[in-house]
Amino acid sequence: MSTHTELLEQLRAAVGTANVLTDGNLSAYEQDWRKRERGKSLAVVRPANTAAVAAVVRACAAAGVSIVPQGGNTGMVVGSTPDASGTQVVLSLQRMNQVRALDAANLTVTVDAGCVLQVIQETCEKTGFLFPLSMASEGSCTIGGNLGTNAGGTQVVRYGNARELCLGLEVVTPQGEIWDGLSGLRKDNTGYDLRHLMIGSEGTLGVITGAIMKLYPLPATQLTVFAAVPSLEAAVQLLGLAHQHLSAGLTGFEVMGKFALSLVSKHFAQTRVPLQDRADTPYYVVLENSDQESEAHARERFERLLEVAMERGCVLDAVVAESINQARALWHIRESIPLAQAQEGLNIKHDISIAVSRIPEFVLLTDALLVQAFPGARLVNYGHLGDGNLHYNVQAPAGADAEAFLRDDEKSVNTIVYDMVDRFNGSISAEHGVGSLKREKLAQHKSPVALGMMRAIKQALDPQNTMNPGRVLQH
Ligand code: FAD
Ligand code: 2HG
Ligand code: ZN
Repeated sequence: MSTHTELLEQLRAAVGTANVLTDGNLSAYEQDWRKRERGKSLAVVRPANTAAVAAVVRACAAAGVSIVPQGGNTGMVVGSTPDASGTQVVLSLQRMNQVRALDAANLTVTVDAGCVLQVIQETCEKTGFLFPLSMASEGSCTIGGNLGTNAGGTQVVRYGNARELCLGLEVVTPQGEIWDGLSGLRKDNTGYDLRHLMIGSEGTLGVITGAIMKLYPLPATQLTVFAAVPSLEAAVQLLGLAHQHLSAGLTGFEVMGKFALSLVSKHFAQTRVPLQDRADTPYYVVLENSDQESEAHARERFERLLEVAMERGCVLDAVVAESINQARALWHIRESIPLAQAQEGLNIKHDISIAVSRIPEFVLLTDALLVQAFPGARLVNYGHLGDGNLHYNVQAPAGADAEAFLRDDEKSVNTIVYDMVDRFNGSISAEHGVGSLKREKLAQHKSPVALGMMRAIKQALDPQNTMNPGRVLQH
């Protein structure tokens, strides 16, 4: 019997025959969300509990077969799909989808890694709590993937990234041991923080099987505005005013370039995008305030902020949501941009971060270089300005063959953008991670000392290199 046949038998014994998929259409597991790469797995394995994950990992380790942990497969950097060799096992956490416990006094929720983000949000909301991690993929991404990538999203300005929301993990190591770190403690200085090592490691150091996450009281008031601004400088100025006037009440601050919004109008005709006809507004902002104040008090401060912003010329016009449904509709516009971009065709993404104060200068210089080097290339610029994180994306010229544009020009486009990111002391991946798509770029842009420490950690924890090999680092 070949090693692979033997392994498949062991996997069937661990998770049941129906949960070892080898035939049929496996594209949901083998094709990445952006359609950048299509892989081929040896099998897709779907364990239902932590012990079964450990059994799968042990069997694969013994056979020297590598594992690709996968949650909702919504990642942006080709990290959760197998390579084309047909020799990797995709370990899908989707069946591990239970909310294990909610501790109201400790303000924590304990969940299986395969819990869909929106399910966690909704479960907590029903009990009167806010789980603030939020992003457009929340209907299908999982908390394991969120922690694996240290996802950001639209509430980071107030609540932080997935990392800041996590108080403990349960992890299966590359050798198949189970580490129970679900302490839920807010203070614990007993040596290296393994939780933080695992968060953002993109499945290269172990499989997250459970997590304990922070909760907050549900906000009493939520106010949202969609504002037209005369420039990116004005958007940064508005952000400063919002911090001043709203303090911790500022929970969301997103910027959107006019072209990015035009893609939403083009591909989702039913989504009404306000204030689009103004010729003097290259950028728009969605700003959210939520806190425990009474509606009247919060609204007074919010309106004062808009008044001052208009007086200073950093807001030209604004639509304030009058109901929860209107607020949702305004957020929906922002959240539709990645989907609209995907409809428009293959594209080049740059998920970058730079000091907020320097973003306008960065965009001015980089826009100019790109437009000169690639006439007609369309710049799709939007993102989490409150966190200094732009999705500075590039779409092929209108009518051009997008596949050919990526094949011929992606490298040069990336060089222009990432060299500028270096000049501004920024990061080439703010929230999506590295995967295999940015692995080479990481090697070029991260310091050799940092890369050396990262390699040492990988070597110490996964000497066999079976945990998502070729992601983040080249072995
Ligand atoms: P997957 O795509 O399945 O996996 C992502 C990575 O995590 C892979 O390397 C995988 O191996 C690893 N992984 C998955 N599960 C585990 C596990 N249990 N243990 C260890 N490693 C694991 N990202 C943001 O940060 N902010 C956004 O605002 C945002 N918006 C998005 C909007 C859209 C429309 C889409 C499609 C994506 C968006 N993303 C965003 C990217 C993506 O949703 C996030 O990266 C998300 O955290 C991935 O979760 P997932 O369950 O789909 O993980
Ligand atoms: C978002 O903020 C996501 O909408 C996706 O991080 C960004 O598609 C992108 O470039
Ligand atoms: Zn984002």
